[in-house]
Amino acid sequence: MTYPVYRNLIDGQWLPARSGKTILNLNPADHADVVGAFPSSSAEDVAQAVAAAKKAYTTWRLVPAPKRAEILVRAGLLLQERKEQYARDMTREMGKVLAETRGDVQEAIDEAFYVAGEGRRLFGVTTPSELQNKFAMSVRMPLGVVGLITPWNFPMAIPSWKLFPALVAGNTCVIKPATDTPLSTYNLVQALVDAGLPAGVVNLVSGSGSATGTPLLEHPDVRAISFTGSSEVGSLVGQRAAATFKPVSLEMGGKNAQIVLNDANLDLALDGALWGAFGTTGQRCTATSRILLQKGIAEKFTTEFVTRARALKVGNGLDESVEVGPQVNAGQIETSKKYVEIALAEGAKLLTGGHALTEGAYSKGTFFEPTVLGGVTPTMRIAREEVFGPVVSLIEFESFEQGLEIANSIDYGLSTALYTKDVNRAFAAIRDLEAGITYINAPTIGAEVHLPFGGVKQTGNGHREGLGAIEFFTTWKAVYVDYSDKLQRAQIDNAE
Ligand code: UN1
Repeated sequence: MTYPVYRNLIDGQWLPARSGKTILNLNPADHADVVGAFPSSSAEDVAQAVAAAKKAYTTWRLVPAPKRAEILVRAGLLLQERKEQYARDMTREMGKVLAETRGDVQEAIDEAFYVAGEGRRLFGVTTPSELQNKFAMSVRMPLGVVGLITPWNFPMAIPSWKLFPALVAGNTCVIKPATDTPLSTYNLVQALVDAGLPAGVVNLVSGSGSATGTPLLEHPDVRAISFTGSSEVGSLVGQRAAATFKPVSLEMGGKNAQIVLNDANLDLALDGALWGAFGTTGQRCTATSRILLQKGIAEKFTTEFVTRARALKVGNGLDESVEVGPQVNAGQIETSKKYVEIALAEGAKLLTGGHALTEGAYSKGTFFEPTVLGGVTPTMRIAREEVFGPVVSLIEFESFEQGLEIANSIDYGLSTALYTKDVNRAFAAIRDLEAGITYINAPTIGAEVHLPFGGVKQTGNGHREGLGAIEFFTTWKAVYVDYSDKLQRAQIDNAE
């Protein structure tokens, strides 16, 4: 079997892991299809990458931000040219269907152009001084070397959410992509290199979380960490990084609810629920995993939803007629199976799906049936814990207030959706839903790059990507310029 062997990028050089070890990247729709071998990096590779980033920082921070931004514009244009190839690479390594991997590359293009504009903003704040002939302002400064740890479900978009704002703000980066999906991050970094990014400004080290991610978290020269992944791992990341007082941005799980009221446009709500629950095979942080149905429409919605879920075509995402691709790996299949078992043991009803697909062509990969569970109550584990697969729960409720209460009754708070024609209720829900994102008459997935992305409760630790990213990747410096030519004491030191 022949397959390409990929390398890390350290200080502008493409290098294997020092140990020579590699990890094979397999197509989850067909394990016989080896996408490539990627470095299995360890602490010594990370140390070399951090040293390169530290050296590059001395010059990159002095490149004017509008110039840094021009590189992002060129990278965005290259991504546009290469969109189809990069989408195909992504479907092969991650599984989601081509229409969605094209969307993932598009999200990186959008991010490049959005963030490039920041090169001519990076606004600070000016404010009057309490003294005469003294000027006061606050400016944004880069942090230094930042460490970025990214997930497999959006393997180009999410790295772009972190790399591009970090770069435009003047930081240098070491990025560790998810073990399952290093190629898409490699492609993104290749576009940056081809766009003219100087050596050492971005360094890519592939490998596992424990061998590659942990040394990055702990490295004393890394000034901040941005992580997207599970709440379980995020909690460890936060604790490790705290030992060296690094600011950490954690973007984690969800248990996102779509609420459908009796007055909703039912067809629209069905379309939204189907896309929200089974798009990306349910493997989005923003995926709809609870559908809350008001009693008046519950039966009709359920019948129609189950029919539509059953009709979805599951298969290899490279086939344009396929609607639902594989799950990314066997571990995720086990999680889906486990949660179906837990749900049934707790009294939920299996309305469709519930099993791994293992016959015929499905035996080559890791596929799971689109699964709908009925009769779910808000206290069941299936109603509270993240599955990250094509498994959705239907929960019924009586009043609007009760719907909101159920939506809020979990530990997560990423995305929420409400389907209704009642504008008063829509605005009340916008106010009362405990989540970082609320959609009205649109599914829980589909966030745009220039709005804040992130959540409350155990979904995150207060930071935001998109609109909030520059805030995370910069630090404030207060600047006072005294042009009085005499010692002027601040008011506190000058009490009458
Ligand atoms: C994620 O689920 O990890 O809002 C990110 C969306 C996409 C991003 C999802 N734009 O569905």
